[in-house]
Amino acid sequence: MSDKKLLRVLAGETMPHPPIWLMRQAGRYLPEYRKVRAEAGSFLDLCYNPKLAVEVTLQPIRRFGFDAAILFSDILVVPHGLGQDVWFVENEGPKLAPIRDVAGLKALGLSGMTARLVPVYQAVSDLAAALPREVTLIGFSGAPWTVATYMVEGGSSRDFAQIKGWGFADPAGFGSLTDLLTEAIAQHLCAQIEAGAQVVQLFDSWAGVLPDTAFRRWIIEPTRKVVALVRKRYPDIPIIGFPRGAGLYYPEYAAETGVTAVSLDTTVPTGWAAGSLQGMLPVQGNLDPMLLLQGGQAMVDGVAHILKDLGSGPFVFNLGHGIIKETPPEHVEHLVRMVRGDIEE
Ligand code: 1CP
Repeated sequence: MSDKKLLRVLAGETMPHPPIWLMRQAGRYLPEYRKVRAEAGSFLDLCYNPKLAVEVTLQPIRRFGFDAAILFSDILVVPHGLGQDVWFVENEGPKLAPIRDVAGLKALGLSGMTARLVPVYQAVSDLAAALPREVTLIGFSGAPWTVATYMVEGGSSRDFAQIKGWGFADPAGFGSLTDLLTEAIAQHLCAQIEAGAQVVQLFDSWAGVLPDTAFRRWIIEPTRKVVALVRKRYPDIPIIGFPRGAGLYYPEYAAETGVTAVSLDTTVPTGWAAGSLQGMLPVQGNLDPMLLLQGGQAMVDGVAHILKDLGSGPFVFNLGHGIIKETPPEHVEHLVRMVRGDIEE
């Protein structure tokens, strides 16, 4: 039997105290991260420096003893690897030279991608060698829709006007971007698994902005294809899907994409998830990151509520979205001790 709690839960086991890791557990809320980040130069320089990427991945493991380490990287290394210009502006976020029609796709090429991303896979293999044996190594990618939003909008977006405009007016043309990304993302995940990732997570952070039929076409279908392509090479690899904001589509996503487990966003009622999802597959989630920022009784009550609803089935404790950069590290420590049952509240 595996020493790794996360792998056991993803295989369907229920633990008296669930494994815990947090989305964006490496990052700006940690002073030791800010120090490395300042030395690295740009954010992408940090992503492509295996030594530093390994260091910041390990920082939260050393500090809090999480059950899993998630590779320090970003979902935008895939478009960058495909040949799109990607850069990060301090305090603004990612910027990309947008691609808005089929002609724009000519600038992209799949053939050189994994070669360009070798430093990422080097970090994965160094991490696999460095981690304590009870800690699971998670690799990841953005899902096709979410990666496409950044590629088409040219960065973060509020209304997704450009991508919806393209997708609704020219579904076949937009479909060729989705097909390219499906293949690229499957290759990126396989390269991480090959290098030593033991679980992979697909981040579909903007799954919640699409109407009915478009959700099936641009979220469920491409995710199902990515999962199938990865499983062709690695039939047993656990895959966690995070279709943030999927709401009423969570059961359909869970049943049809082939993912091993689903990560619940902050808004999913845990009592409902226990009845409608956890019988089908393990679930992960979903403390509001604002409750972790707040700490104190509000956090304690939020954690207790989640553990009561989801703790009697296969469950991985996590946040409902990434950790907020103002979060005091002491709150994270308190959270880990609570979930481990080291303190009674
Ligand atoms: O300078 C900095 O330190 C920038 C902050 C930062 C960090 C710490 C960015 C920029 N990316 C990351 C790391 C990162 N991103 C990880 C590392 C592993 C971890 O500890 O979890 C992961 C898994 C991601 C994934 C990611 N990047 C997502 C999906 C998850 C989510 O939060 O929704 C998305 C959407 C991105 C894009 C991105 N990267 C960074 C920013 C500011 C953004 C844009 C977010 C937005 O549009 O709101």
